Amino acid sequence: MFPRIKEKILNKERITSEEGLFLYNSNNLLTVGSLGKLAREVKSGSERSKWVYWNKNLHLNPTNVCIGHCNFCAFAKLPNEKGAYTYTIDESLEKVRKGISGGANEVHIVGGLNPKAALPYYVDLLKAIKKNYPKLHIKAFTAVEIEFFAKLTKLSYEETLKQLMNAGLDSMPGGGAEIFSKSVRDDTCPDKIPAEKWLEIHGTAHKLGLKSNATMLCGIGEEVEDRLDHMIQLREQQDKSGGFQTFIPLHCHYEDTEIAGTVEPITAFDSLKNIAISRIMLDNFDHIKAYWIQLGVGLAQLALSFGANDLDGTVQEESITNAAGAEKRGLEKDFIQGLIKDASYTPVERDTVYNVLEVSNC
Ligand code: V47
Repeated sequence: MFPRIKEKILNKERITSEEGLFLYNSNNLLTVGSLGKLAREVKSGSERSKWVYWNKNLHLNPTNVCIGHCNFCAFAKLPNEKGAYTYTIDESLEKVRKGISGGANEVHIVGGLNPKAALPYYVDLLKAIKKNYPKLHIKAFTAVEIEFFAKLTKLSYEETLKQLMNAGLDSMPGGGAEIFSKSVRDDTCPDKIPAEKWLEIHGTAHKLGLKSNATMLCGIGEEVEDRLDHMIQLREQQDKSGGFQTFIPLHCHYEDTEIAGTVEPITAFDSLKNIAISRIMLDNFDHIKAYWIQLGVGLAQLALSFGANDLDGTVQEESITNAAGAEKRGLEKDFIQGLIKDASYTPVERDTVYNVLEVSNC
């Protein structure tokens, strides 16, 4: 089936879920990877086929208090648990101030589902950030948080998003998607909104003119069929609403999580397949991100030859995967550009919505 899939990629024909399953079931990783790389070249066109995007960004997690129970999460705390925190607006502003001293132009804001941090808290936070840093792009809130804010304030998703946009929301990140399959959600994150709502909220955001991303969290007990179903649901949503920019296959970390020891841990082999197969399946997504925080810089660099064309950013400080044992540092511009160049690609600094800021000479 490899030649047939190659032919379809070259002819820009859509790959079926059966063909995707064949790729997942193959142990011929390098051939799967070469098809991912081919799909990336066909998608980006010759001039940009060597481009790898990165940006200068910082993360802000205003609260870790969360009433959801996800067994893969090491970040969340119950309201009165030791270590639970909710920043004041000033504390968040101080985090942003420190983060942008390295030149960041994007702040990625997500937090727990904290009944005491509802829509007015976030409206005030976004307004304060925009007032102090008008040029900073605010990429904030997963669809799960949007649903939570809407429910607490009894507003529609559209109205909730509009209030946040009026306060300064510029785009949405792709978190909270996990694995769309109901049985995996029931086992791992039973309180989280179902796939249909996650997709509906992104569709609403796209209608309002916001760009967003989409993730898939692997290594939580899902089957490869679940990953394909996840990608196909995203592909269908993208056909309808068109606002997704980037797909990010996430790689579960297990330290201090309830799920540790109950599932087969995700492997490097799996993660590289996720990159390649998502590039092949998601023909209507422009970008595939190798999130170095979770993959580690080595695997993220390798993923560039498997179909990924984005490394995320410098990420000054990250808490969600760090809590579960992932990379605990930010990257410097030179380091990130070096990773890309060593892999024979051209580093391209972008803003959040893929405007090109600088194409680095090799
Ligand atoms: O939604 C939670 C995941 C996500 C763990 O849009 C875990 O550009 C691994 O969505 N091990 C948040 N993953 C991160 C995220 C993201 C990251 C980078 C860029 C973008 C973007 C989005 O992290 C959560 C959840 O799926 N997660 N716990 C864990 N133990």
